[in-house]
Amino acid sequence: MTDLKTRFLQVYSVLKSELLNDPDFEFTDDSRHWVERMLDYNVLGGKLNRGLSVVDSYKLLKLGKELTDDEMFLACSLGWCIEWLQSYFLVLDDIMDGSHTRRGQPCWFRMPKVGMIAVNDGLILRNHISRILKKHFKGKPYYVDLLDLFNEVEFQTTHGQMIDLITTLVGEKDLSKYSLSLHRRIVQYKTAYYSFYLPVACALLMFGENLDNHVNVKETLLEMGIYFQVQDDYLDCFGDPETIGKIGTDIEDFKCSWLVVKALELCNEDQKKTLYENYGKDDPVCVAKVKELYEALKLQDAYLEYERTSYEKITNSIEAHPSKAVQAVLKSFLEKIYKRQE
Ligand code: DMA
Ligand code: MG
Ligand code: MG
Ligand code: MG
Repeated sequence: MTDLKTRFLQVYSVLKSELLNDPDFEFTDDSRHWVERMLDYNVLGGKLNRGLSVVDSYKLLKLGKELTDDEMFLACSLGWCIEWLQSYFLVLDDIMDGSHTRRGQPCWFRMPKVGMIAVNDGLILRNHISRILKKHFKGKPYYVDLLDLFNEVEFQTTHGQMIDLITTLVGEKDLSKYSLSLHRRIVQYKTAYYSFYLPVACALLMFGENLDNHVNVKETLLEMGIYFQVQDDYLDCFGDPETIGKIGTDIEDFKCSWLVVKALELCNEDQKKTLYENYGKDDPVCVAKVKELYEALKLQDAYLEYERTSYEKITNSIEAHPSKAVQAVLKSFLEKIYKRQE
């Protein structure tokens, strides 16, 4: 494990212990134990990319100058706020998507005795963010902007989730409305803001920047976020469940995935019929037929081509940024996700 990751995990223990001893709630042993288990189960176990990138970005903004202990703690705390936010979204996303596994273990709501208590656990995870920000950032000149940022990003994400979900409503299942532009709209909102813009925006605020002056940075990060979700869509079908830690459900769920949009673009009338008949059915035979069709259409090749052009576009957009420090932040992000398998 890298030093940074060790340090980052130490901050998790501090934050967790503060939350479990929050004087504004009279914890009993049972309730404290529930929250602790819920946190360890849901907040840990991911790649921590989003959280760690707050620290990375802040370091790059400081042009490699050593962080003070205080700065390190604060940057890690902001990173953890994003990890908490991600856990909150995932706990609820897995219920709504009817998923089975996450990060190599059963989804939280599938655990014995958890079930729909997971909904409230999700809300607790969200509330923890406000508690952490209040405890460590209240009084900072950028506190209000930080709260506003988390609220805005939550607004964007929940609305992205909403369109992701309502496009799959039973009774209205209609592949003809699935297009690249609808897909882009969904993934920009549900994934790109919180996964890519948020970590950098946190680092910028902590660095004393005004986010209104970084609209171009946001544009580039949103492009990366869209690329990242296309990868997620691809891995849902073609990834190794052992490596990605989850079993895909996009075909069963009638999701407006990049793969189905691409398939619709490439298929002939016969293949289109197969797709219409089998997409969105919770039946392994139908799922297998869809996957077979994806193979026949050589979607893997289409995906490699998408990766290549998308990488090129993002690289060009990064190089157009006037600040070398900002370029470094963006490049380090892109390198982390390019050609990812997990
Ligand atoms: C992810 O969408 C979006 C959020 C906000 C969790 P998804 O359902 O494709 O994610 P996953 O494949 O991880 O379930
Ligand atoms: Mg999901
Ligand atoms: Mg989902
Ligand atoms: Mg997915």
